[in-house]
Amino acid sequence: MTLTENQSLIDWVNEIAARTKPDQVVWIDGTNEQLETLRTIGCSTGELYKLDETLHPGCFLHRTAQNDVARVEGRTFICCKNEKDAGPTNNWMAPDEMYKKLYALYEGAMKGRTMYVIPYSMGVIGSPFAKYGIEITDSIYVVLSMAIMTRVGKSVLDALGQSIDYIKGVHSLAQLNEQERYIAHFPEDNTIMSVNSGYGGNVLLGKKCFALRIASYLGKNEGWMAEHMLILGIQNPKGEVRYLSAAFPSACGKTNLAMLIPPEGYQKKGWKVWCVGDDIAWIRIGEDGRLWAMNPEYGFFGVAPGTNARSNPNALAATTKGTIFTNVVHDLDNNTVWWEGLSDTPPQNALDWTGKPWNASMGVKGAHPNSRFTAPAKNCPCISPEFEAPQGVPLSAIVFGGRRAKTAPLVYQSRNWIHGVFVGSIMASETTAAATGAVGVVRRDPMAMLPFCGYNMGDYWQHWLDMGDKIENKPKIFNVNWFRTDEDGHFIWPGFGDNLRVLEWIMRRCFDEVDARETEIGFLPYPEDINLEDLTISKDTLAGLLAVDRPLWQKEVDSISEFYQIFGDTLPDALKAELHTLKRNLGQE
Ligand code: OXD
Ligand code: MN
Repeated sequence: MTLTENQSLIDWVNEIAARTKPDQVVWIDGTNEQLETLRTIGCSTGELYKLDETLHPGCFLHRTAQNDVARVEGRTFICCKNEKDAGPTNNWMAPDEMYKKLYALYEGAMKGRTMYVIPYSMGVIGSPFAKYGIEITDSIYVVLSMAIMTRVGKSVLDALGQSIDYIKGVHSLAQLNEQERYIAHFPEDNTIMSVNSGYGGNVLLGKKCFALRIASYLGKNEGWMAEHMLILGIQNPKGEVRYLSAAFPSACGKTNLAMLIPPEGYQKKGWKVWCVGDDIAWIRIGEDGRLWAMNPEYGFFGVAPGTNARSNPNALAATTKGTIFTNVVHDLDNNTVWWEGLSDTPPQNALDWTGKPWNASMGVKGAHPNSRFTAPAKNCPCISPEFEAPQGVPLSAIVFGGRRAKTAPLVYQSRNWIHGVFVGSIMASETTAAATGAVGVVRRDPMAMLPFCGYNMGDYWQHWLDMGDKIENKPKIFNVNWFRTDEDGHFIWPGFGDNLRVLEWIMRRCFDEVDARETEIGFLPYPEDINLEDLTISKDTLAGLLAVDRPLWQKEVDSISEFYQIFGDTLPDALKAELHTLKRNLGQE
C-alpha cells in the first residue's frame, strides 16, 4: 500500500520498480508490527538468526557475503558534472556514464524479491534541521538496520508532504558481484545508488552516503557543515554541561570517547559524560551566533571486536536489546554472540563469522575484524538528555585527533579558527601493523573526511574558512593524540576514561579558566594544569607528552607540503599561509 500522495515520490518509486522488476513493493510504515513480520521472514530465509530472547531480547545475528565485509572506497564515486568538483581525493565518473552503468545493473535485479520503500529522517522528524530520504532496497537486513539507525516510517512521509526535497536512494543486492559493486553519489541530483553489496557502510544509505557525502555538499551550498564527528557533553561538579565535537580517523576510538566513563575520582566529584552522537554531526550557526551540533542518526553502527566491559561498558550495554550483530561469532550453547576482546572465555561450541564450526584453539579469529553491532542509541546508559533536541547542542570546542606514535603532543590548541582549520586539514594517523603490515605509515585524513567528503576537499576547506567568517562565537579548536609510545612501543598516556583529564583542560581553555604556553604549533598546557590525581604517570612524563619535537615537526612540514600539492589551485591561500607560518615558527624559513 502506498503511504503517500506525493506524486513525484510515487512516480520515482514506480520508475525504479519498472527497472528492477520486483515481485512486490512494500512501503515501510515504521510500525513494530510490520518490522516484526520482516524479522520473521528474515529468519525464515536465513538472512537473520534470532538470538536468545532472555539474554539478548529482540536481537539478531546476520552474516554478509565473504567478499563483502567493509566499505569499498575504490568503488565509491562522486558523480558531478565537472570532474574538478569531485576533487583529487574522490573517484569521479560523469553522471550520464554512471547512470547508464547502474541502470543496466538494476535491470531486473529484484526479480523474485520484494522491493521495500523506506521513508527515513536524518534528525528529529519535523525539526527544521531534519532532512528526509527515501531508500529503496531489496534487503530485509537493510530495512531492519535503517529502522535502528534512522527514524523511519509514515510520519516521515507526513512531514515530507508534497515536497520534492528528499534524497533518493536505490540499493539492490543484485548478485553481490564484487566486480560490479558501485556506491555512487550524484550530489547535483540528490541521489545515491548502491549495487552488489550488502555491507552496512555501503547500503545503509542514510549514514555515510547521505549524512556525510551528500550532506557535506548540501552544507556547502546552504551554509552549514556535515562532519565525521562524535558529539559529547561534559557535566562538571557544578552541574554545567559543556559540549564538544571531535573528529578522528577510524581505529582511533571515536565511539569509546563518545561514551567515556570518568575516572573514579572524577565520578566521586560529580563529573559525568553524556553521549549525543558517536559518528556524525550536522553543525549550524544558531541565532545566538554559536555553532550548534546535532546527531542526525538514531543508532550506533559500531565495530564489535575490542568492545568490552572495560573499554566501553556503555556501548556494550547499548547492544543488549533490539540489536543486529553482523559477522560476529555465534555461541551455539547459549545462542548468543561473541567477538575477540569481548571476554577471555571464547565459546567452545560456536560458529565463526562465516558460519563454520570454530573454537579459539584453531588459532584464527572467529569474528571478522570489521564485525559490527547496529544498536539503538536510546539503549546507551549515557545517552544525552539532549539527544533528541531538534536544534542540537552548542559547541564550546571542536577537537581533531589521530594516532601518532611520536609527533603530535597529547593536546594543543590552535591560535584561532583559521589555524584550527589548518590543524584539521593536516590530520593524520599512523597505520598499525595489524592493519597493513607496515607500521608507522602516515595517512593524511583531513577532518577524518577523506572518504566522506562529497566534493572537492580544497573547496571543503574553503567552506570551513567561510563559516569562520560567519560564526560570531566560535568554538575553540584543539588537537589531541592519545597514542604516543615509549621506546618499547608502549602507550604512555592511559587513554580511555582518563582522556577526560585532557577534555577538562580543553573546556577550561574554552571558558578562559586556565593559562597556556604559546609554542611553534599552538597553545600547549602547562603540565601542572592537567589533573594527574590517582594516576601513576609522573609530571616529567607528562611534560614529555606536552613537548614539541622540532626535528619531527620539520619532517611533518615536508609531508604536509607534499600532501597539499595535490590540491593545486583549490588549496585555500589561508592554509598555504598557515603552512608558511608553521615553517617559520620551526625556523625553516
Ligand atoms: C564507520 C567508518 O563505519 O567511519 O563509522 O568507517
Ligand atoms: Mn565513521
